[in-house]
Amino acid sequence: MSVVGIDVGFQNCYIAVARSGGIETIANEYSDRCTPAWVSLASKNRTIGNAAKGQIITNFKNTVHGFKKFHGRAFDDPYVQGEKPKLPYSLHKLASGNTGIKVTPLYTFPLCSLFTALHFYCVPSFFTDAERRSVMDATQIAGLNCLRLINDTTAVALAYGIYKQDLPTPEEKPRNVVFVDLGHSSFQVSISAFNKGKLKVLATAFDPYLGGRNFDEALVDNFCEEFKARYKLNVRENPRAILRLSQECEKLKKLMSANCSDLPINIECFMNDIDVTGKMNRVQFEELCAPFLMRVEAPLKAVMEQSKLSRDEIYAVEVVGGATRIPSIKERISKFFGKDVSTTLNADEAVARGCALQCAIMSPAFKVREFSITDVVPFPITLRWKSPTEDGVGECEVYSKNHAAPFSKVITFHKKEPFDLEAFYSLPQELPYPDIRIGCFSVQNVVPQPDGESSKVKVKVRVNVHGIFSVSSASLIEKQKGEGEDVQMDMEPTVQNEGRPEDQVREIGGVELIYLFNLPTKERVPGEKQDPAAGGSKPKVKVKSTDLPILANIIRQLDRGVLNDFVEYESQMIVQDKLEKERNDAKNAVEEYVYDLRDKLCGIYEKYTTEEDSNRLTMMLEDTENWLYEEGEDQAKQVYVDKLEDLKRFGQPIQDRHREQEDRPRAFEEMGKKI
Ligand code: ATP
Ligand code: K
Ligand code: MG
Repeated sequence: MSVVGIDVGFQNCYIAVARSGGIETIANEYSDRCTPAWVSLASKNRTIGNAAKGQIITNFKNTVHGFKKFHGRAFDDPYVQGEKPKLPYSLHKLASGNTGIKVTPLYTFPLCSLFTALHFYCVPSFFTDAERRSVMDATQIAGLNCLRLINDTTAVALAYGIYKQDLPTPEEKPRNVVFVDLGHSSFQVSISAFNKGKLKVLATAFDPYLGGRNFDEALVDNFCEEFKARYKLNVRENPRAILRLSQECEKLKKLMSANCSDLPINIECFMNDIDVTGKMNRVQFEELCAPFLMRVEAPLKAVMEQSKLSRDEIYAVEVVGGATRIPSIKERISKFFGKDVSTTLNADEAVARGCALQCAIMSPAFKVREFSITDVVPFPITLRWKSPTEDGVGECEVYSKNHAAPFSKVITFHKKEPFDLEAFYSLPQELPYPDIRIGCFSVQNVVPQPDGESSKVKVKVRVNVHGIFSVSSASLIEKQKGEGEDVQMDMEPTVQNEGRPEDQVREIGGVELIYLFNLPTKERVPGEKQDPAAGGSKPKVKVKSTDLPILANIIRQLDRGVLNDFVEYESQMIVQDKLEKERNDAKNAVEEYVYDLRDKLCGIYEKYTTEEDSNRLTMMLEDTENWLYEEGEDQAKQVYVDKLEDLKRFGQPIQDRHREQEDRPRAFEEMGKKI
């Protein structure tokens, strides 16, 4: 079994593997550690990364990129609608209301193609439930066992902390480090507090729509206008020209990070056979991008305010993500914190490496230093309850902003009938999209006590390791006859010392209250769990607890039947990709044989064949070459295998004669030495 960390970026994917020697970022078939987040679907197979990027011209509509933020998003979402006109491929509304990508012949999740082709996964810290669930679905479709969906900046924090030998002891004041990740599509900032063996995320902030692509787009806009004025070209009307211009502008942007002087942009045969040129320098670039540069400060401010730390309590500011290489971005960050930014982490690979580390820690197959991570809930979550006839509609914020996660809580209700719990995000203005709903959870089979009184219903809610909220279980508590009055039932025996004061019991609007325990299950000492009725000074009360079914209706979740269809479809695609590869290999083998033998017939094989045989074979080779371009272009694998056999029947004897001659003197030489 191998454990792998995957960073699927908006633009670039990195994969890191845990090996006994440590974490290693792995290279793809082009010996490149970075794989572009592109997938191209053809009638028989699909390609990913650079190979897919290469298909953009020939297979325009089925070549997909920039799809990361469509996961779990409603089709009607303003972001999706805003992106739509910029894309060469088309988007569709799925039955769930989510965004699907239309490729022939099927709607698919391109992300899973990437998962399969490559193999812990990370997501932006601002991803909501629907987005996280969608990514989990994609890992499942790809047949991967996702151990933990980790936030990008948390993965980076782990990659930073685990190798540090000089972290403060648990009793000492923690070391606070800011992590900044500016990628292609988004800007994330977090602050983590480190002590030996652990990190606690204190706060996160983001601008989900600020990234390197904004800078590219500003350049594209600039040159579109310039080319219109100078060459009378309407570039906006030609999607391919826009794609080429974007690529050139990105290159120019990167060059400007290293140079202040005027730099050229030249594109030959850009449109209507016209060559275009332009230039720009860093000062002009910064002016052009001023509106984006101004947005860098807000998340930095927000994260500091939430953490309640002062600037001199910040030990270091670590930056990662490709777009932090823009000098004025670094300057702004450094000016804000009043210290130089550190670039000690690998800007491109830190996220993937952090994921792989987390994975290795969780996997029994690896011996890695224990390092515990407490992350945060990025958006506060509220639960609203109502039942058909009973009063007592109410609501309560179950997870406040930056609440520790993973974390479970138990809520006790007094109910005589089934009831619904609606979960939603409390602060719409903080979400990256307008829909605040998470899901509705119906607690079923609730009945009154035999004496007609309300029953106690304990509901457990949870934000799990993936950062996903759910109402995970519910149980009806019955007092057994003849037992003592009340009841310490609300007090769970497993209350963890971890629980902070605000997690202690609280009374909300008639419903009794919440509590419980922090999850890091590892910290629970085995055997500590006690029977509630046993020990302590609590009165001995016998209770009977019956599990209640919960019917969950998760917003925009892919129907489970449809999910299974995707799983099936994906496994067919994998087989198909494999067959297609074998078929292509067989075809290439024929082609190579043709070229190789033809060369040798007029070279080293010349004296091992008659002129007549040689001419006949050369004719055969030429026929085969023509065939490969015509009806032999697209044949089943076996056809190529047979073809190769045919050729070898004639070619092999010549090759054998040649080898025999070559080997003979050599054999003699060797014998000579022995004698
Ligand atoms: P996201 O994290 O938003 O999903 P990502 O992880 O794919 O995206 P990264 O790989 O971190 O993004 O960064 C890619 C961005 O960094 C691109 O916009 C790229 O142009 C930009 N970039 C890379 N190198 C430089 C450079 N030297 N100067 C300026 N920008 C750069
Ligand atoms: K990346
Ligand atoms: Mg990234």
